[in-house]
Amino acid sequence: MKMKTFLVFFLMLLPCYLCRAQKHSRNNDALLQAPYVESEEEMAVTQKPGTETEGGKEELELHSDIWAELRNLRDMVVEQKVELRHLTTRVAAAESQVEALQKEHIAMEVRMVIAERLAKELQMENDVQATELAATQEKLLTLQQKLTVSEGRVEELEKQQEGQKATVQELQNALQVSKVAFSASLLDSGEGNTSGSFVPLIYRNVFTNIGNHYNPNTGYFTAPVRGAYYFRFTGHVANIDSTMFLRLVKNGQSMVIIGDRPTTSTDAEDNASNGVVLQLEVADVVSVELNGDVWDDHLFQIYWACSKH
Ligand SMILES: [Ca+2]
Ligand SMILES: [Ca+2]
Repeated sequence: MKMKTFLVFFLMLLPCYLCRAQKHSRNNDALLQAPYVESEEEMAVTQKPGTETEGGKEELELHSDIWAELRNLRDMVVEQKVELRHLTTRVAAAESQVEALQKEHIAMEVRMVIAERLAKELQMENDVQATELAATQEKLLTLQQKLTVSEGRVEELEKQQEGQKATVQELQNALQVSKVAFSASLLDSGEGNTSGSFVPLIYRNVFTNIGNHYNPNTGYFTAPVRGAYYFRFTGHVANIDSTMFLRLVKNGQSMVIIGDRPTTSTDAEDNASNGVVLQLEVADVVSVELNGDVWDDHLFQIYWACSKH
């Protein structure tokens, strides 16, 4: 900008200077040939006193102005040269930076290409792993389904096993309770006549009571399981005036009976006996009821017995 201003100003001053130089042709050569720019003091010293004219004074002033402008122009040129050197240095530095940036840019592009290649390879590897993972998940799902089926089968087998255990236990219990047999006579000790009117006989002298299903305190037998039971019972009469009537009762109903009437002979003692097989259900109750008299001692025992088949 300063250079442009200088050139414009110089071109404006140059015609004026040439015009004035033609007007004062005698001194022009000296002015143009001046080796350096003189100051006003130097010019005043070199000017001889008394030789000044009015035209010469104007010429000197013009000469002085021109050279002052030239000095200014020279100084501006020098400044422009300095500034130009600075600009050249800055441009060179900028060019170096640009070159460095270009190199860095190229290096970045190379790194980017490498990174893109690595990313592509990683993507391919990831795709392979994803495929393998999907296959593994499918296998795992299949295994889980098989495991679920197996667990269902195991659970079913466990239930079956539990059922079998329960059945075995039930059979064992049934086998245990199926062992039923008892035999008992009327009196614990001593001898004597027992009388009653359709009352259960309580056989207190227990010979055998397998399963403990006969109650010697009540005279009742309670069937533990369903089955066929064989009962036997006897009666003995020791007095000619006695009447004996015994009946085997199931759930309050007479099944079989025995009896003896009074006699007038000297044959006072008589025996009676009976037996029966009954189909009993669980909790059926059986007893022997007496109506009359029976005799019992350690020899002529009034007994009843039962065994299950
Ligand atoms: Ca008789
Ligand atoms: Ca007799």
